[in-house]
Amino acid sequence: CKVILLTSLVWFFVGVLVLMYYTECVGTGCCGEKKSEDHPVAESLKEVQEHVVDQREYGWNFKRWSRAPVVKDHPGRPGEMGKGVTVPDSRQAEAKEKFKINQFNLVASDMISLNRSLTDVRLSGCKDKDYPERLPTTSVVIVFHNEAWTTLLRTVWSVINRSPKALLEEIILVDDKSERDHLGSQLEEYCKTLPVPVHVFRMPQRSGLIRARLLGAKHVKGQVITFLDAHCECTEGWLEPLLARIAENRKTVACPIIDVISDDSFEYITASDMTWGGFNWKLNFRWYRVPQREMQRRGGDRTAPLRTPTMAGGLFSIDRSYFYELGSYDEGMDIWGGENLEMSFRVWQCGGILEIIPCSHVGHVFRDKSPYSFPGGVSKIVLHNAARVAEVWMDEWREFYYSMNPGARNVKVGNVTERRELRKKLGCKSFRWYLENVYPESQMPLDYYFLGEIRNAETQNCLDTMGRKSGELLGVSYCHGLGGNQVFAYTKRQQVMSDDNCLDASSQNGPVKLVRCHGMGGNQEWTYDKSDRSIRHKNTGHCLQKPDHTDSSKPLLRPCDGSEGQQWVMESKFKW
Ligand code: LR7
Ligand code: MN
Repeated sequence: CKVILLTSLVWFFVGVLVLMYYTECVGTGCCGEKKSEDHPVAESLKEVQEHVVDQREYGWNFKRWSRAPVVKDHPGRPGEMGKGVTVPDSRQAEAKEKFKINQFNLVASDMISLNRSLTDVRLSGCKDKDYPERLPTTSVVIVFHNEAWTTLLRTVWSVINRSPKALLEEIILVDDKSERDHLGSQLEEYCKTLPVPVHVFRMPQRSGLIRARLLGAKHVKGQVITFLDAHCECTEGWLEPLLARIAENRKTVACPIIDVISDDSFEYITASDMTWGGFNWKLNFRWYRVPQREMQRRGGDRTAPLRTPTMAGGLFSIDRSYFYELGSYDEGMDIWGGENLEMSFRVWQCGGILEIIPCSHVGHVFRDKSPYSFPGGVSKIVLHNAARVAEVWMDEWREFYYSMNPGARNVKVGNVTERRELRKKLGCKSFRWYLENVYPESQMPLDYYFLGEIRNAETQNCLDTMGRKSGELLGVSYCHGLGGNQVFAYTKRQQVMSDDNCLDASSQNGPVKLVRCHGMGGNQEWTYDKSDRSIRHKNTGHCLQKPDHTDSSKPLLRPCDGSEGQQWVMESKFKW
């Protein structure tokens, strides 16, 4: 009896304790799964995007790793230590022929061993950085179409040789329906001999790099997906900083610094750590100088992660589950182009962080031209992809793209409903938010009064950049109404801009030039008076005037006189 009484008493107290614990927990979220209300959505970039997530919530499996051994240097061999090679005279003709096929010097590449040594290009501050003892594993996904043997396999070997073994889950090669013999069974047989698992998957038809990457990603077993182009070389210590950054915050998309492998000599040339990714009105990806404010945010530390508005697209690491959570890629995009900006905007607007990690360097063979066929035509494909980016992510700033690429209005964008729904579902922020918080230095003005052609009231001709570069003269020509070189924005900062360039005058009577916009007013500040239609240069007080008979293509800067030749019409889309 005593035993029974005692046990029931013990059970009673246990029960009371459990009950007390749960009552106390109600509403505080300490029992069971965390509810989303536990993480109130913070408004500013700082709060949302610097919130460090505890990766254990996602069941991460971290591995203990040790440094990859340094790749041995073979001083006698061509191209060692990342040096360039010279093709002997006897092979110049062959080299020329093969250049046309690949748009790089294949003979030079073939002279260099698949596991050549490279110099350690990192800043000294990177070499003694400590990374966590345990890091997530990665699968490296490399897609290719008609890639040459040595460039592809040198990419693979550089990954094998320079990644800590424990962190490299596998390499996944995706063949986007190549038509070269060496990429068939020969490649598969070769991969079987490699010291890490290298899987080859094949697209049933030519689909382009976006869909090929999606196929590769589907097979990834690692915690993190790392994408590389098929003509890269990873340098010492490239992987650890990428993974470490993602381990800190799984919503970070981490890019290495992309160094240059010469398309001619295959010399490895270190790129600047002072550039980041931007884009122009045409929605081309471009490198620009990192502004002072970002240097300051990093406390002047050149080894610290650099927040970049966009990425080049080919080389980056992303947590596998985050890749899908964020909507992977837009399957409506074909062959090549656009996906890099699409992902950049998506990452930022939907609560992630896009960074260049300066301690990670990977080389890439940059080419002047694309060597592939673009079924249906290059411009149609590229314009189609970019139009999808504009339609889904850029809100009213899509107009900059369309006005700069008049042809894009006639290209079918296809169905973008799903991608717009994704944007809604993820609660992504507006493009205005992106411009304000992530990319205030953008070529696309945050606030502007006007976007369109600027027509002279007397001559009926339009201002025209004539496709000229920074430092060259502004032109004027017959209004064609197609946009492109005749599209200008009049901004709230009183710039008259066309893409990267602004109207600029440094003396009283001109000339009026196109100069890279600096955003500091000065010679680039103009006031447009809607009532008398004058465009007055603020510094000199003079007005923009139609060209005279000496040169009919050169607009002038002259004392304001109210004449018709000084009247300019900006009326198509005024947004005063
Ligand atoms: O139809 C195709 N199918 C493919 O599998 C066309 C290409 N590809 C493969 C190709 O073999 C290569 O491995 O896709 C990869 C990228 O193609 P590239 O090397 O022709 O592209 P790129 O280096 O000229 O261009 C950059 O922009 C592209 C836009 O779609 C991709 O995002 C590339 O990955 C990207 N490359 C880089 O970011 C490296 C740095 C270049 C810059 C700037
Ligand atoms: Mn490439």
